[in-house]
Amino acid sequence: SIVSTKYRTAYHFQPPKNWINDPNGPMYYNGIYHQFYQYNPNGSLWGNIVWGHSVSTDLINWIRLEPAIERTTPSDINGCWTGSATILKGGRPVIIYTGADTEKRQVQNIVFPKNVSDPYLKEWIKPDNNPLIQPVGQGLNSDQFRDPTTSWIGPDGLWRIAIGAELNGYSAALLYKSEDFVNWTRVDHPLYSSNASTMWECPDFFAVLPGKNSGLDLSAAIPNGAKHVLKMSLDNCDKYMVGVYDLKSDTFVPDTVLDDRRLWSRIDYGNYYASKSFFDSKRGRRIIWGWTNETDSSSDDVAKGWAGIHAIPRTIWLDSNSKQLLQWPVEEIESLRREEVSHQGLELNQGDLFEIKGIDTLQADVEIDFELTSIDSAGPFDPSWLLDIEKHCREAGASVHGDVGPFGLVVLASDNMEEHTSVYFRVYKSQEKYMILMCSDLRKSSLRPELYTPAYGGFFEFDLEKEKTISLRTLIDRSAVESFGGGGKLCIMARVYPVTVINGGTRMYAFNNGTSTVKVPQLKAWSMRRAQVNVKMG
Ligand code: DQQ
Repeated sequence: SIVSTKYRTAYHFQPPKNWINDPNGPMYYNGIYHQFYQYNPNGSLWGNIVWGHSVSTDLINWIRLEPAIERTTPSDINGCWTGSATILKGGRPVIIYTGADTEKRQVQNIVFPKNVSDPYLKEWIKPDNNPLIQPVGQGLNSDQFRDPTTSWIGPDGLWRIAIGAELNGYSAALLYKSEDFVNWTRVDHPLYSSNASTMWECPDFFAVLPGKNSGLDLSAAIPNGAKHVLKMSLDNCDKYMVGVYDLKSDTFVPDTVLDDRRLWSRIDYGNYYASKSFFDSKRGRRIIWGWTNETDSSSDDVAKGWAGIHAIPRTIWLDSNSKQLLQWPVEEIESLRREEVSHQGLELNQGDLFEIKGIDTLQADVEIDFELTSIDSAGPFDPSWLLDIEKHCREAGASVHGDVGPFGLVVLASDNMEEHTSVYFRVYKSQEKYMILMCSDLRKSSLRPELYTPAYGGFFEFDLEKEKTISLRTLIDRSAVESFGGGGKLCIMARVYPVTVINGGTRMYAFNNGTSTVKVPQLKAWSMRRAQVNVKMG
């Protein structure tokens, strides 16, 4: 049907059809990037999960291969679930993943490439000694025990791996050790655990430094100034803690522990889950991939014949304050840019809508810098908003007047604005600093029924002395709107299904609805070419 073709993304990762979820085992090996993913070969709802497999030389154009791991043995017959790749010392890659066994217990299995000189590593072999790790031992629950991380070597030369689990009813990243990568024993304490939440899915553990090209291999010596990050997936979003990896106690020690998990930092404040990162040894950066689900109905997904995409791979690094992560689309994405429009020195007064013309508004990359003229009129920040930012977005969108913002972008808008998605900022004063609210408001995104259309939002700090402008970058891709605020301090991924996309002809605007004028020293926008994502050339 017409629906299925128009909402399909042109440069966000997805297979030709069927359901996908979590990114699995991303790695760079011998000149090739590998992306695996949770995949249902039989339909567009979750089930029958195997590992789909695609390869690329640029992270943008992908060649689709046959599934790499299928449900063939007693230890994965009910599902080949999430896992990670590790490059062993001799350079050989391996994958450890969760299998749902004959009893639907969650166990950890290993696979090896059949032929390391096959550039695509098409075939993966399951040794007879699977499962390697079983859900047995103190405090464990056999159906809450999954999603092993990439392995790393500790100071004693032994391999370590962390596994997401429920431990005595709470959440933990369990720690296992091995000398030979085959025999694993549970360490008597977890890498980290928390009684602020239940089971964490898809833990990710990695080291970071400030700077885009300062990615670290988790097994390498930890340089001065490095921090460790533990990412966990829960409450429909990916949260993280920055801290240190204490080698003596072999534990992760967060810099700050917040009892209320609503306050934990997020990788993305929108529709983004089960992310996994890897060290890209080609470019010396760390890259993170996340899954973005559909927000239409299951019957829509059945009608479309596909569901799920991956967000654009993002370079991820540590802010110079060592407190938060920054993310930016990998620069390879810029190779898809074609027509460019640019405007300098715009001024947006209250109520102004500046139409961005001359590009393909369905497939675009937009970068805008906003400069504030009178920050004094910024309203006071209320920390209680942090407990429910989406609620604050809904209220701030309509009823809070007389301050700085909202200003931002309106995308995928119909001629009469009946349908539109807005991505915007508002500025609040908080003692010595400013807090910026960033929202991606989907409430008017479509006239179609049965869609999930929240107003996503998050806050980030803004240092007026250091930063003159607040930047917004948004990647528009038919049913995907992926935004980066403050140079990558805050990301919001979203899915929208405007009727206007089917009919063609959507509009895009920069806008300001705040009372105080904002300047736009620079606005650039590009049409984006269609990438070759898992489809034949032509
Ligand atoms: N998806 C996988 C699990 C994981 C969950 C199953 C997270 O391994 O915990 O498809 O989305």
